[in-house]
Amino acid sequence: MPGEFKFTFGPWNIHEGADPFGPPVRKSLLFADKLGLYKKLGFDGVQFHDDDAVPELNDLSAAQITEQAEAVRKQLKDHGLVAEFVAPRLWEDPRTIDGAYTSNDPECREYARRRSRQAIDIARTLDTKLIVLWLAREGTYLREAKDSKVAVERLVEAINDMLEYDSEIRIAIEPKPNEPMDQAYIPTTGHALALGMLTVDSSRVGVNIESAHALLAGLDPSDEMGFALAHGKLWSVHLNDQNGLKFDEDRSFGAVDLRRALNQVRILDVHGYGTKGEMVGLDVKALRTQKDEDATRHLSNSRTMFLRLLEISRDLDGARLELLRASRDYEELDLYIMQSLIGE
Ligand code: XLS
Ligand code: MG
Repeated sequence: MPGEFKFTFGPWNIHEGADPFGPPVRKSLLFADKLGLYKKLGFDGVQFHDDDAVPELNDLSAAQITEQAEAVRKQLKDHGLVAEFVAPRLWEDPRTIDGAYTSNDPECREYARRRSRQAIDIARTLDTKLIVLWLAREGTYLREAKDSKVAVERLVEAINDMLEYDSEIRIAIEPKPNEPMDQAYIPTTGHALALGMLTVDSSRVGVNIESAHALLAGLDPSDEMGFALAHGKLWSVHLNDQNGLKFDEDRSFGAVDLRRALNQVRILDVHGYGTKGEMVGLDVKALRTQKDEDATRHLSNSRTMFLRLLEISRDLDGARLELLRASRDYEELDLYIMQSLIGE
């Protein structure tokens, strides 16, 4: 039954190709033009940073922010798209240089909390109740720069602030172990869910799991997803791929390790991910070498691979799998999976 999953990506996934060592290599597309591509590429929804929806929002009044967000809501409607989530972008402003919620400077912390409330306002206007928190700079380059216990307490205070600001929003923390920081305070799914337990309403704190982030933590993405699913906390995913422990490569889904991708598709499918409205986000980036005219292929390719792997997973013979598990014949199981992947 391929097709029951709904796919999303963020405007940042159509990218000019700049990296830390070189400038853009492709033309920028206007947000409005990107919106026109979603359906053509097979996608149903848009993931937003707050300023993807309302650029330069630091300089705008609450009324101006709402007015601009309303215009975006209309654009979405015109394209038959929905907003999956809004994420406050807390890593570019000078006030977030040393972290946002965990900055040592109280004024910077206050900025981050105000900005998070603005992101919630935007989310409400775009008709989504899901907020994603990628805690980009909540960590240190050197351990002595912050107190890790106090940092966690500050993260809890900031999340409480959001939960209390709006009694309906849900927060999906997107853990990542490093980059841009040397060490992040919330590196894994387990950390994110444990952090949620400390908040005033843990029922409204879950996770967004990105494959590459799990891999950077030395973990298997499908196991991380299983852990979150067992807690009823997997509210979004950022599927992609990653060649080893280098930097966050955001490679197309399945591009490096098909079997690892199969296992992610399988754990999601077998446990009904999507049946409560969860969407499949593809947080992938075009290779820097890709030319303008073909710089969205990574998105459609990733979706194609998801759907193809879904077929392979659904074609696996459940009885045979059970037998191999029961007889502990994992060598045969290994071969069965590999043969399924190569179409034998
Ligand atoms: C980082 C992410 C980031 C979040 C949303 O890896 O892609 O953009 O997903 O804030
Ligand atoms: Mg991501």
